[in-house]
Amino acid sequence: MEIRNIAIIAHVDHGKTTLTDTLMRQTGMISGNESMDSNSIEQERGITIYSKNTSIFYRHTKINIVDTPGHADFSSEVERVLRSVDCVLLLVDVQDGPMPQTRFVLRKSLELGLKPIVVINKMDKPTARPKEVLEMIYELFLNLGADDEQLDFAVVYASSKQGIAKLDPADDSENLDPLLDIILEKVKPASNKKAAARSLAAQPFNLAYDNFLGRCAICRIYEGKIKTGQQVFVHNIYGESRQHKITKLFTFHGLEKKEVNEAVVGDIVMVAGLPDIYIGETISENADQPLLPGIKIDEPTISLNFLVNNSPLAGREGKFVTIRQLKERLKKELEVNVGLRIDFSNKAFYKVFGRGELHVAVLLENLRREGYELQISQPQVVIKEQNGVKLEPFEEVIIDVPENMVGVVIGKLSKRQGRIVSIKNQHKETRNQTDF
Ligand SMILES: Nc1nc2c(ncn2[C@@H]2O[C@H](COP(=O)(O)OP(=O)(O)OP(=O)(O)O)[C@@H](O)[C@H]2O)c(=O)[nH]1
Ligand SMILES: [Mg+2]
Repeated sequence: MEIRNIAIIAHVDHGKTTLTDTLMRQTGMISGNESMDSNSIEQERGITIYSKNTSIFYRHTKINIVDTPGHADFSSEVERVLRSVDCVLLLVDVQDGPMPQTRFVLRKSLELGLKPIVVINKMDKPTARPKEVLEMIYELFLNLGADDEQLDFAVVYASSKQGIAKLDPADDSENLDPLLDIILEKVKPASNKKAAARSLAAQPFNLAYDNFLGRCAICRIYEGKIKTGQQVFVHNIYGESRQHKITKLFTFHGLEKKEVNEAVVGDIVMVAGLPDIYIGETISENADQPLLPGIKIDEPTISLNFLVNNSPLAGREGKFVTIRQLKERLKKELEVNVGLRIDFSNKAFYKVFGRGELHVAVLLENLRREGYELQISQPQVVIKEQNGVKLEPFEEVIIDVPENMVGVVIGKLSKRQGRIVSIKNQHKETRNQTDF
């Protein structure tokens, strides 16, 4: 069976998960209201936090899909996924147009040489402005230095909520088949005879933890095949290698994972039996396998200290309260939380580095729910020095407000060292879009 590997990328809330869910529903992989946003914090907050895999079957082809988070704090989840797919669906809200995170994920995709398929989404909105939004997308591609081939992107108009896709807004369509057909046409098959004949080469782009299986790696198979019980070499980015045995192997099937004995080139699998596996390493059958290109992960932007709760109210809320228990838990978190770094060198507190406030807030909320009690310090921005110059992380903000509020917004942001990049009048001059 042929395989296609794609990721869905966009700014937060532009409809990635809704599209993935509807694709699964229309291809019969799920029947009820199940969703890719399966984690309880994801459901409560209505956002995707972890990138997740699924696969659907359409016209005798398996399509592996990675649904990615749109929030900037989880962008390290997106970056490593992009290396393992052959195409991205770039979703853009037909009212909002491209937003800061659209720019970020598109830039990363173009840099990797991917040729996106643009999906102008939420066409059911009464405020839809597909022509303008398409122009803005084209401009963004040009701004980001897309090459001629990338500029010649396919465009699909969709409503992921209604489950409809069209190649032209005037077309008749009742389902997402036009989008699926474009995927089969434009995305190159994930395997070929040459790669299938070679010996195994696979690379993990995501990690998972299972209480019974331990640390698992989600990998793309680039060459050959992988089998349960197989002895493999794992090579790190420095070329050092160690030997392990594959104990279990799973492929993705809708929201489920299906245990298999063998998986072939092009597929995306979850592998158990490699206890110290890390993102970007190369898994192979041969000791002298050339390394697959590494996967870069963005650096943390904020840091804060985690310490034992020594306030007068200590010990009332949690059952795990000691620094030793906290250390054990944080070490476990480091196994799967790739954007996170922790400095354990101080005995009184641990310095935790994250990709943003929400990234750390989600970790803290998970700890609280598991019964951990701790104190934290004020977050601080991480400043790094490069060639003698101090560099500080910054965020892009787009604020859409009625015209009479613009002055107040500019005032508040200027106080916080915001710099205006552009101000645009939108919606017949009644609203103002201010980019900082
Ligand atoms: N009107 C309309 N609303 C939509 C459509 N698709 C998604 N939505 C709504 O947009 C909101 C966000 O949808 P999600 O699918 O969670 O967006 P997402 O891109 O996965 O968001 P993150 O993963 O947090 O970045 C939800 O309230 C959806 O119901 C659409 O086609 N039309
Ligand atoms: Mg989502």
